[in-house]
Amino acid sequence: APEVLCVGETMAVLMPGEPGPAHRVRAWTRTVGGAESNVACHLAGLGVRSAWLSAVGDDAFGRAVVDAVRAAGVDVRGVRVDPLRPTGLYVKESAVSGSRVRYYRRGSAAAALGPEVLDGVDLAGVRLVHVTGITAALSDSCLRLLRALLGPRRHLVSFDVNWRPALWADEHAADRGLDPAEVLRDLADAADVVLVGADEAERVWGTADPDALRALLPHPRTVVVKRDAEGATLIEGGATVFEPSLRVDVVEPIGAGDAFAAGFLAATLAGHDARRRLRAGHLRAAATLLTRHDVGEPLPEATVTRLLSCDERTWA
Ligand code: KDG
Repeated sequence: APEVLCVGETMAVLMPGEPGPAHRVRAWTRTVGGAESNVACHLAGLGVRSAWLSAVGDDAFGRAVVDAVRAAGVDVRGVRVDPLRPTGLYVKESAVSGSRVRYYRRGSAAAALGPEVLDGVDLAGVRLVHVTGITAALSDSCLRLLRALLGPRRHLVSFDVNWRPALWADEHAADRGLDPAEVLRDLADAADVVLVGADEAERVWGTADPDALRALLPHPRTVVVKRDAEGATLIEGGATVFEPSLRVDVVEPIGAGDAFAAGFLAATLAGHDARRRLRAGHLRAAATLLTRHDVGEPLPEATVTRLLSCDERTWA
């Protein structure tokens, strides 16, 4: 049985396969990516038994998505194939850092997911369910699914806020009259572990200050506030621990947050101390920052071991 269950949409990803402005590009490279399955893939790579629950279309992209996640060592047996709706797609229009991302996912198979997907799913051995705010933006039924996972439960839930303005503008604010900050705040409040970028924390709670967040988020026992190149702060119980990021030459940032989440969560499940948990997150993120892919190749084992135990000065 899996220890961690990740739930959310994964898409085919297209990135330019040749240089030049996107509208002139004819050769595109197809990979796959989705915040939650990215976490599941990293966790599997870290030796944590993980499963991914979602839906894909009965199409080539859907098969590519499931194959890629399975090949990373993730249990994909719970993934539904929707005969009517397509697999979502997202396009990185620029290959460089800060790439512009476009979604083609409205009406996708995963957007039609709802709480009923949990019927028959055995959560008995699951220690942790990982979800993100992306799912909340996809549809009302997806939001209900998130709320079901965050309802009365025996497992822990980690929630990565993952505010995606493009999705909220498209699906929510316009059509559904929901206030994204309010929705994300309520979901975070019901989670046990919250991962959030400092910029997202500003938007959701109006502050990224650790002490203020501790007071504003009384339920989650663990909150991690991330400041990209600077570092991450763990707020847990009465403790606040900051750990600087690793310095790397960023190739492309997409997926680094998921990599961080996986490293941090794996180390948390293993019972490590605060500094090591944050470092495990930074190490995994660094590997992803060095590639154009959503899930990068892990750093060499020897490097990881050395960096996990080095002192503060040699770390960053
Ligand atoms: O965190 C990376 C994700 O943003 C990427 O894989 C695509 O899931 C995705 C999304 O919805 O943005």
